[in-house]
Amino acid sequence: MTKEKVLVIGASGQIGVELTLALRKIYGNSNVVASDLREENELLRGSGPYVSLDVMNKEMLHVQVIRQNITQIYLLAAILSATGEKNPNLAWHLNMQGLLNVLDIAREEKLHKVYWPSSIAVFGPTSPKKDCPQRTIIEPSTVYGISKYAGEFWCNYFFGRYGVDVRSIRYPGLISYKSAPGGGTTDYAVEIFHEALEEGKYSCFLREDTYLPMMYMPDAIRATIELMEAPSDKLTVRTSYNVAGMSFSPKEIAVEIKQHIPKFTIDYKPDYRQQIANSWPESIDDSVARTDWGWKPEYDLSLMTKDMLENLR
Ligand code: NAD
Ligand code: AKB
Repeated sequence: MTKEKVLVIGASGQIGVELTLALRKIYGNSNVVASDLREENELLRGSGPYVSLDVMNKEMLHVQVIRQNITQIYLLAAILSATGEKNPNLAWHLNMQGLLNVLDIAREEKLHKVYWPSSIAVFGPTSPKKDCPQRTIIEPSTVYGISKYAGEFWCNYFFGRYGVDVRSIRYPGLISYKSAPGGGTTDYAVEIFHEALEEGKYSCFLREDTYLPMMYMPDAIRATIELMEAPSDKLTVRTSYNVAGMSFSPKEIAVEIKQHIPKFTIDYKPDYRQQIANSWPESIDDSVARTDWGWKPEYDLSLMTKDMLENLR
């Protein structure tokens, strides 16, 4: 069996830190190279190799892939929905060109596998609101969603035309305590825990009744690894798989937090992110992922809330 050598791009971000640590457990610390534009996250320090890398610099990326004998790339560098609406050109440029650079190098160097996440942000106002299916009307209204949907078809194209084994998941909003979220619309569901513990109150930028698909980070990491380990011939989706964890509103998560912190209060001051949230589905149908590679979430709202508070404390 060929030894795998993994490069994680965007390793200092919300997902990158935890995914890098999980991959190091599987492949061995020295076989997972973390990389990012910003400095190495403190949780990664001392756990394995780190290189400073800009995914937009294709030549430097190519040099690293050859020099380090990389066989798999996990590409996590991106601009998320809220930041993307503030700088649409930058979001489009990074989210598209970064992916194309990785796919081109994967084809040229015959990498074994590539992972690139999409998002529930591909869905738009015309998609079904409840139990949004794998295949449905998809008309995204944010630049982030447009870039993710286009990216899904680039992945499908590189798989079909060049045989690049690129795999993808449409993550819901991810909730975690290890590293901070990076400019998304679902970030409130992380901020609320920090503010509840530090201030006893939270001012939410979404309305109380805004339901969105969410997932706890341990489920997201496990989904990623299970998809990447699934036999190629089981995968019927080469754009990106729907996966679901839970769905809740700001009011519901506040009620759940109150069970642990009775004095906790919340108020609502919706801003520009409300419009983004309104364009997304409330919940996701992930039956295709369940059938193809056995996906099943473990965490619901109450289990996640308990675990988040225990760990943040
Ligand atoms: P993040 O913003 O926390 O992390 C992204 C990382 O990429 C950052 O550390 C950043 O410094 C790095 N980066 C930015 N530009 C770079 C460049 N040019 N070269 C190298 N590194 C660069 O994002 P995240 O939440 O960890 O998301 C990772 C991926 O998962 C993204 O593709 C995102 O769209 C997707 N996703 C995330 C969520 C979520 O809720 N976190 C949900 C759906 C999809
Ligand atoms: C965001 O809110 O932009 C992300 C996502 C759902 O892709 N968390």
